[in-house]
Amino acid sequence: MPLRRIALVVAALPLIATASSSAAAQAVERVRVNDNRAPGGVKLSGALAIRMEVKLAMWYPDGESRPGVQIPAFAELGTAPRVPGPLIRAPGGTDVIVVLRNSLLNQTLTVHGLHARPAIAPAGQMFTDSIVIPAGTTQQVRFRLDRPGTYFYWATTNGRPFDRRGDDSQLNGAIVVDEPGERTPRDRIFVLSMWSDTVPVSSDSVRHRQRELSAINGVAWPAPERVQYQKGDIARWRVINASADAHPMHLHGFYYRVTRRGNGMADTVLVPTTATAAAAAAFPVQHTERVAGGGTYSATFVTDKLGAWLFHCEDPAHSEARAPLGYESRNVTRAVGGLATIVEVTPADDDTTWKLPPAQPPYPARRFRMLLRPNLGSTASLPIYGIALHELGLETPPPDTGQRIGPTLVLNRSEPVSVWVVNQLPEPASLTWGVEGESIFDGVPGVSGVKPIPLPRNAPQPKTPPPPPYAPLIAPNDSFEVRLQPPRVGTFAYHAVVSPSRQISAGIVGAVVVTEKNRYDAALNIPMVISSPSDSALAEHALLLNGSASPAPLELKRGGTFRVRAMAFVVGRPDVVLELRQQDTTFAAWRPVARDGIELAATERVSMPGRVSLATGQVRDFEFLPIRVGEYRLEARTPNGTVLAVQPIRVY
Ligand SMILES: [Cu+2]
Repeated sequence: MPLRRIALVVAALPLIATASSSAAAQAVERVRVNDNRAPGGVKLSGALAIRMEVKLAMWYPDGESRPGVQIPAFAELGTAPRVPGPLIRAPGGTDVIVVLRNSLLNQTLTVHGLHARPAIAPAGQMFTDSIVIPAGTTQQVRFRLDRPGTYFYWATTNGRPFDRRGDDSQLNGAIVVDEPGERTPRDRIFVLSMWSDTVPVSSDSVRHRQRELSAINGVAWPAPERVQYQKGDIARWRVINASADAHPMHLHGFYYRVTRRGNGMADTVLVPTTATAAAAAAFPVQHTERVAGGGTYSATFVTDKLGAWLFHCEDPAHSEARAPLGYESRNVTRAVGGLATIVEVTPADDDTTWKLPPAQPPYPARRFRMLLRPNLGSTASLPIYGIALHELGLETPPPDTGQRIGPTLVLNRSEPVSVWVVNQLPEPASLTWGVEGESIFDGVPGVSGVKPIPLPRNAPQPKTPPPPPYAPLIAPNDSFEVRLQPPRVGTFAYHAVVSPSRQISAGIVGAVVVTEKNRYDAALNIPMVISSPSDSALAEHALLLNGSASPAPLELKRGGTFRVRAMAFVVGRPDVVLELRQQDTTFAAWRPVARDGIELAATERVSMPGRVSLATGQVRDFEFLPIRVGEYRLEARTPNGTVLAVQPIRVY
């Protein structure tokens, strides 16, 4: 164990106790996880009254039997402390009375967000969003909730602005204002939070944290809850990022429509709640929403596919399996952890068709083999992995490229393919594909797949046991056959699901391009996969473009229309800016054409300076028509402008 890690564990020890070993732990109450389904408070002559306190409690974010930590938490008076805090929910036009007691010893509480919506100061007064409550005292606030939307309140014991990492980082609660007169809709509210080392992180630095716990509604995956739907249900979600870090939230299996975006103070309607389904369909859909620290969004989608689907932060720094309480561990082989949950879609009650045996699709005519293997120079501490893609019957496997990237997988729309994933890595692996398909091929080991129905006891039992219904963790030297039949053209990505920060950085990532039959022209397409180097010292000031820190120049023939298919799979950087510049360093123009694999509407395809901000998991397509011969550059930069990688382009 390195020295600095020992120091950190020792420093953290007074805070940590297992469920049974500490007398102090038994002296304080246990936190109850709040799934935000039951609002707090009572109706009192037209107003919503809620009596709360903040007190120390033991929080078990990884599950009741794992280690816990003592933190201050909100509680509704007379009930267990909760993470997140009690849900304040009322229809527009409701007065809310909050009585809040600070039961902490010697710690002053500064509480934000318990104020009117819209947040407008009374005439002649300054707007204040915070109240200060000294230890041992109680305050009462009264405010009016008028504007429907998703908001939140939060409190701090250090008086600092929105810096949600320390022990007070779970002092968060949702505020939801429904449409006046509306019955409480069947929606789900997800509060994202973090608890981590207090390391200052600027947008230009990627400081690695030793302890980083990320949670949804107070639990880190795989502590249970699954979000349950029946096939065909309409999911309505409200996501509140009560942490200070940005999170690119990726939903597997479905495209969703973002209907509102907000910041805790205001919530902007993007798709009117009164819009008919046909009118709403005109608004764009996506699979990844980057939600800023303190940001909120609402989303809706139809749960039209059976199975278990991951909803998670795509940044591996926040959604990779870790030891309990977010401690770093090299021995955890679970694929996913932290800021993740599972959406489980089961057959509708009135659906009888699903009990029929599934039609056995014919073996696809087009078959690939993907060989995951260590590349030359790979070591245990600095792995370099590659992928040999081999179309059976057509090619022999290409040689080791030495780059940390897999080849672009080009598929035809609607054409079924078989991909044998052969794992020759020294560690278990699994891939996810980005294209819509069956749950089991989504690749989250032990999770992705449709739960089988048990055969009746008196039914004839099969002679050979059926294959396991869930995606496997592919052991070294084992393999797994994936079947894909992409329903739409577009740009997608395949990447490692297991230990993603190590495996993606090592090279288990690549583009998937789906076109109409055999319409892909490699000379006119520029897949651009942005990833992080494995070497953490290098990762502080460099990125990889298509697996290389210094890619060879691209040669483009003038007169063509080139399609840049850009995607980011970086670790610990909330945003990467991709820029297309000319020789004189001014921006070259490009035209956005697709987002997350969905073609844009004509109104969005407007020529603009070549610059886009990408969060991990986001995919953006642009068309570039170079009108003059010369040098161009695709540059990956930090939001502050520091260049991290350059792809030279020569137009001849
Ligand atoms: Cu995140």
